[in-house]
Formats: sequence, C-alpha cells, structure tokens
Amino acid sequence: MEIAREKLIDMYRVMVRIRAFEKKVSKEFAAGNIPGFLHLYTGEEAVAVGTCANLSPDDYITSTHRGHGHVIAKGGKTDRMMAELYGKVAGYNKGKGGSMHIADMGIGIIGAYGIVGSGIPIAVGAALSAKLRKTDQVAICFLGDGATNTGRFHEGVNLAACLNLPVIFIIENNVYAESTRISDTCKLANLADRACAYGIPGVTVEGNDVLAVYEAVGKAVARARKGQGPALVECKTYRLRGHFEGDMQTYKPPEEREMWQKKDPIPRFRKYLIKKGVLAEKDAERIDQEIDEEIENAVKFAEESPLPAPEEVLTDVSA
Ligand SMILES: Cc1ncc(C[n+]2csc(CCOP(=O)(O)OP(=O)(O)O)c2C)c(N)n1
Ligand SMILES: [Mg+2]
Repeated sequence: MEIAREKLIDMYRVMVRIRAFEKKVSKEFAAGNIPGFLHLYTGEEAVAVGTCANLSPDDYITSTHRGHGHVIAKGGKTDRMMAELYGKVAGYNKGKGGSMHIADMGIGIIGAYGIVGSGIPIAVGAALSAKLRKTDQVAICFLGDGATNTGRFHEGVNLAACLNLPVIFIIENNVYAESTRISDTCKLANLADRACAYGIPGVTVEGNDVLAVYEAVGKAVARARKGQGPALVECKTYRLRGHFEGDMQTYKPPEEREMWQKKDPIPRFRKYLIKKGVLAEKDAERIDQEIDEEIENAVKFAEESPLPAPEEVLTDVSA
C-alpha cells in the first residue's frame, strides 16, 4: 500500500497530539485544575488515527467516554477541547459537557456518549440518514470491547446489516471493561467473529499498528461508500493507563503492562518512519516540540476563558 509521505507524517503528528493533550490533561487534573472524570486513551492512539485517516470532514463519527483521541483524530481543536475540560465558555459544549461529551457537528463529530454502547444506534441513524440522502458519507462507530456485550450492540449492528447501511463498527479491544477482562465476559478469542452473527464482514487487526488499522478500515470504508453495507473492525490494543485517572490498576498483571508498554504505538511508528527515511530524527523532534507548544497554548486559552454565567445553567440542556 502506497501512502503519501505528507499523509504518513500527518498521522504521526496527530498521534503525538493526542498523547501530548492527555499527558497535559492528566497533570492538570492531578493538580485539581480540571473538574469531573477523565478516561485516557493513552496507548490506543493508532486506532483513532488509522481509522480517521480514511475520512473526510463530512463523514460522521460517534465517540465514547474515552473520546479525546477520536475527537482529535477527526480534526477537533485542542484549545476548544481543553476549554471544555476546564468547564469554560470557550469549550466545545460551552463547558457544560466536559471530557465525555465533546461534539463538533461541523466536522462530523456527532457526539461522545458516556453511557456504554449508546453511540451505536446513533451512528446507525447517521448512516441511515446518509443512505436516504444518497450521499457517499460513512459513519464510524467507536466502541469498546465491553460495549459489545450490551443489547445496543446486537440491535444496532443487526439493523445496520439488514438495512445495508454505510457504518463501520470499530471495536477498540483494550482487554478490559473497567477492571473486568474481556476473556471473562466473552468466550470468543476474536471479537470480530461477532460479525458473522449479523452476516457482515469482520476483521481483527493489530490496533497498535496505525498502518494496519488504516488499511483495514480503508477497505471497509470503500465498501460502505459503494453501497456494500456495514463492516466490523476489531483493533487489539491496550490502555496504558487506568480505566479512569486515579485507578490503581491492581487488576493488571505487571508482565502484561510491560509487554504492552513495549508495543506503544507512537515510538513504534516513529521508528518505522525514521527507518523508512520518511522522517529524520530532527524532524520528529520538531513535530514533538510544535505539539507541546500547541498544548501549552491550549491550556492558556482554557485558563483565559470565563466560566459559564450561573444564569446559563438551564440553557442548552434537555430533560
Ligand atoms: C450502560 C452503562 N453501564 C455501565 C457504565 C459504567 N462504565 C463506564 S465505562 C465502562 C467500561 C466500558 O468498557 P469498554 O466498552 O471496553 O470501553 P473502555 O473503557 O475499555 O474504553 C463501564 C462499565 C456506563 N457508563 N454505562
Ligand atoms: Mg475496553
């Protein structure tokens, strides 16, 4: 597969941006500067980046409680995201949604959902809309291994299959749902095998290899754009941090953590790009520095924005 040099470099840059954003957020959260709850995507960046590198701005994604990576990979701006996490007016949801609910309709991010599996029917609905409007848009549904055990998964994937909708389900199999191993709640070695219950293609890829993800999702997207219906791509990955920030992770065997640390997708891709002559060491360092500056500016942007006025508490909410 031939991928343009600029595209490869951009994929690296976006992975670094996700990592740097979350590293900063983790620090600011620990210092008490960010309210609420945080679920970091650290270690899983190749999944969002390899997937979204196949999309255009008017394609749709739905995201999860672990959504920073999806939003950044789809083109979300780190300053408005940071402001949202700080609960400030300049944030994507005017500071009222926080880490788990970032949306930007203008670039197809039709929501992140804290209720496990609830992005599934929404992505299916977006794909139905694209089909009825006869566009070539696709909808990507990011979901966790745990979410495949919800009723919404069965209903959503089955409906998408029966209506032949342009939606791709990206299962981020990071081994755990909170502290529960997927092997304790599902007897399949590969979650992609669930696809055959719905009569759609399913493939398992190494989720820490951004190019493997890019290629597998690319095939699924091409099929969907041609009207050939949904597909499922399972990306085997690992969250290098806890379920939430503050999780002691006592349920993870140390050897498992060590093994996955060695498979960190970012150093792995960087090494590949340098070896292939796509990137020189000093170019990679420059990208890392530029991203660090961007994230520092994002924090400044968030700090300078006001909190929402108290009288705004009941606007933009529904009940
Ligand atoms: C319907 C529902 N049940 C339980 C929870 C609590 N909860 C939040 S995240 C999570 C685990 C989800 O695991 P997985 O789908 O594998 O996603 P991951 O956190 O690993 O990215 C649970 C049980 C919830 N948010 N929604
Ligand atoms: Mg999981």
